Amino acid sequence: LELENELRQAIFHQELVLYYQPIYSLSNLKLIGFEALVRWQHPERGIVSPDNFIPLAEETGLIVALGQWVMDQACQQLKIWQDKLPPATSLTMSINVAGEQLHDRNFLQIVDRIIDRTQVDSQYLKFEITESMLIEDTEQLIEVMHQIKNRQIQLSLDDFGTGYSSLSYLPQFPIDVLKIDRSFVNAMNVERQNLEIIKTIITLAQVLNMKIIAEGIETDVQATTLNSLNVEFGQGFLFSQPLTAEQAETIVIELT
Ligand code: G
Ligand code: G
Ligand code: MN
Ligand code: NA
Repeated sequence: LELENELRQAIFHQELVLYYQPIYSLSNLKLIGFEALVRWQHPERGIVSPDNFIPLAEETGLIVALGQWVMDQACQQLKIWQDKLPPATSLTMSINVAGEQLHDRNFLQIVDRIIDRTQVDSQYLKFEITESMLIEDTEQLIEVMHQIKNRQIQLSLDDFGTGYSSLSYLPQFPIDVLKIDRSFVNAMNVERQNLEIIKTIITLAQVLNMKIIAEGIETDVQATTLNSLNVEFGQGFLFSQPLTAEQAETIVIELT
């Protein structure tokens, strides 16, 4: 309960901060965008990882306010960067959206207000939802997803391969990008079978007309192998850790 109260305070007292992990095109190593990742700068505990407070935020419903703050902050930041870049340069911002947010009946109104207020170009936004969210309230979810798509925002399926969704259900969701979970990328070089699993995911994405981002790329061999398998995009410690806004801006400027 104490942590819950602290987190509630944190949202309103500017203790949350976004880091940005770069995402690259694997074929030419060009920066294509960032994933926004929240951290909590706790006055005594220091930087707290989202793994240690997102689950609590989800349980207590605080995730709705937290998610709204994240979206607002990420859109403000993208707008700042877009304004520094030549008009034709596309730079995307991926934002993790929790199930409780999508099920909140004010969600679309909140999204519209943020886009309106920040004046961000919404076609460069990507909302990341997790595979486990596809199991509940499917019809309502599909409707919200279409409403998101109506706003030109892209949808990514995060942590793919870990969420036990039924593959036969996948085609009904308007998903643009499939993110291969880092556990598969990590296991890739260990056993032949793991490579076959990745290949199967890639084929699935191609059949469904989805682009692919591989997460958790840590070695050259992984990057090269994924590129040779036609995986378009990648992120991971090989390229970069999540960066502060200031650090991220230095690589944004290199695009100009
Ligand atoms: O940033 P890090 O890799 O430590 O993230 C750990 C987990 O927290 C990941 O599963 C990531 O998706 C999740 N996460 C990070 N930022 C956000 C956020 O803004 N909203 C939600 N819902 N999850 C986030
Ligand atoms: O679930 P989601 O994809 O949103 O999680 C992103 C998380 O993955 C963040 O906590 C980020 O710090 C972490 N991450 C990013 N790149 C790597 C990597 O190359 N290796 C590992 N182990 N974690 C990574
Ligand atoms: Mn993610
Ligand atoms: Na993930």
